[in-house]
Amino acid sequence: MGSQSDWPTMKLASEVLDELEVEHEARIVSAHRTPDRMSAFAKGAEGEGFDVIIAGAGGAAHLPGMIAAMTHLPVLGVPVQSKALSGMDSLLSIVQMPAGIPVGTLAIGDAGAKNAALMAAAILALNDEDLSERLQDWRAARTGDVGEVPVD
Ligand code: RP5
Repeated sequence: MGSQSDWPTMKLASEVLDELEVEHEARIVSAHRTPDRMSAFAKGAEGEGFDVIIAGAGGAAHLPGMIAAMTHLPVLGVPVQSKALSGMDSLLSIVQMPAGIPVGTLAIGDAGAKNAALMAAAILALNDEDLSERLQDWRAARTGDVGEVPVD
């Protein structure tokens, strides 16, 4: 993520990954404030053993796109909800990538963070039957949580 201030949102992705028992790390890597750290991370991610990157940022959210420019690992972008423009700035900064440099862009805010984790897990599950089962169980449990009638 681009900042400590993104953590309340990105923590939700981390929690879903914990629930699915997907090994992961959370790091602060800013495209603007720590560009050298971002570059080193993006270029070294595959060598460090990462398979998928979830990049969350808000405002002028260049982090996902810049990381995608420097790795061929799948990059999922989470537009963090900004105070000034409610995350529309984040969304548009992340989603409008030029052809050839893809970022899989999720929804603004909490839903995007959770879904990024589920999408990352689904990618990893293509080559991991146990994870595929855990993911299907997780999804089935959420379906089971939906009541048929509203309660007061
Ligand atoms: C972006 O700027 C970060 O991803 C964050 O969402 C936003 C604001 O960062 P802070 O000023 O709170 O550190 O780079």
